[in-house]
Amino acid sequence: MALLPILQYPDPRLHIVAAPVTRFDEELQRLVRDMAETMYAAPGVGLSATQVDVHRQVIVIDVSDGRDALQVFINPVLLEGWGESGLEEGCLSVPGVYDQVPRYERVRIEARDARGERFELEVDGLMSVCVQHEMDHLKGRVFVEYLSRLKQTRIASRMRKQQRRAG
Ligand code: K1U
Ligand code: ZN
Repeated sequence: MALLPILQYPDPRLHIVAAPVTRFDEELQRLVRDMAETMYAAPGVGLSATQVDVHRQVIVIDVSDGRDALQVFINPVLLEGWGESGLEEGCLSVPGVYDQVPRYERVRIEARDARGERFELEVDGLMSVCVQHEMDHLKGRVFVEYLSRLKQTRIASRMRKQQRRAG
């Protein structure tokens, strides 16, 4: 297994639109294992393939307290959404920034698992917000892009400064 580097905002590769997965092969299983290891190590509750510079529709999520309930979403599709969530979110590509953005409180999702089996799932709370956040990553959208222009400019310049300091 391997820890993968996570792209940091405002890296332009975070805006690449991910392509659907067509082969559920050993290479995909390795990507899923490496993404899970990277998410747990970060630590985070979710991770999209876009964030590790792989532009395929792959998401891993674990919002459980025990960190032992990994969920894999390949080629996810939002079927329906209800209500408004009031949860703040964070992002491993924008460390230190937490804010609330428009999200459904409850969603119904269709996706495939790592073996290619189709499933449907209805989720709410953090799981719902996390799925929507990760699906945005696959479309090349970072959550801070819902915030005001002023906030985005400040966040981008703070991130660039941190990245220069880190070399
Ligand atoms: O996609 C990402 O960048 C991961 C992100 C997912 C997310 C968190 C909260 C709301 C929506 C989406 C994170 O995991 S940020 C880190 C975080 O929230 C967390 C880390 C450890 C324990 C609990 C939460
Ligand atoms: Zn994120």
